[in-house]
Amino acid sequence: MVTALRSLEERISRAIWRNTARDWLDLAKVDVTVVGAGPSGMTAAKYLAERGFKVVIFERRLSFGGGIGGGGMLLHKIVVDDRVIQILDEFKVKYSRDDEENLYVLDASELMAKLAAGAIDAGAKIIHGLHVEDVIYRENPVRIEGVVLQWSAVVLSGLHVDPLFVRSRAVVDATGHDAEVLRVVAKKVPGVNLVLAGEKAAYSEKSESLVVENTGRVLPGLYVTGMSVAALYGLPRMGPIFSSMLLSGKRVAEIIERDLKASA
Ligand code: 48F
Repeated sequence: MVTALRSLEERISRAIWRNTARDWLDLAKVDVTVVGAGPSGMTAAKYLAERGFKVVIFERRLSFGGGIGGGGMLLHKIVVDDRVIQILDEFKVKYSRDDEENLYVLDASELMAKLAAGAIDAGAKIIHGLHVEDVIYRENPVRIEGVVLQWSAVVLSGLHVDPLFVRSRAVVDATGHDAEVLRVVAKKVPGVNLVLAGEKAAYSEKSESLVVENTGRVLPGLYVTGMSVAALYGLPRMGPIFSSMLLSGKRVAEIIERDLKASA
């Protein structure tokens, strides 16, 4: 057998190259690209993948969870309210009720792990260490048709290296407070009148509902969820309460499902 003639080092490399290439050939065109593996992005990915869409999340760090991991001021607990109990159950996240405050409390580490597992088990692919640095656009009418990718390590190195592309029927900005995809679109896509109002100071109750209400489509092919919604529409921040992140992720999934089915 040929395998017997190859060293273990050769076989390790060959297996990784071959299977990585297979994945990337499949990812050249997807239904939905989610930018950012934070709470809103992973929630959106699970519900879309469950509906049968081909979904990929690109995350520039080598970890899951975005802002979940820091909890509230590095304390390992976060809170949600009763609107997301069904979502927590669907992701199999454990929680306890704080009766004095009428809130539910959970471990940040568990939420990170289970949101990731839920998205992956539903069929979404999460790829780490990739920075979405630009988008693909088309004109008449202006629409977003995918993302432009670079290794985070290359971005950090400052080397000039040309990127690669993933075409996508829908791109979701789930990049959190910085709304990175929306910023690129506002700056670089001709004919788009997109102005980011910028996130406002804390007003948790107001923000928790407004982020969900304003979640949705920004342009044909471009959607926004999570704290990027606040950055776009000038909504307040809410701190370490995560109900609106999960609800926003679920809502954007429902909106994309409707749009993709209508355009099929
Ligand atoms: O920031 P993040 O957790 O976004 P989110 O889903 O949730 C916000 C909350 O965590 C919290 C809050 C609400 O209680 O205020 O902050 O809106 O996750 C965003 C993820 O996107 C990645 C980033 O590393 C993080 O994991 N990310 C950001 N820009 C890019 C990116 C990019 N250009 N390419 C790839 N990943």
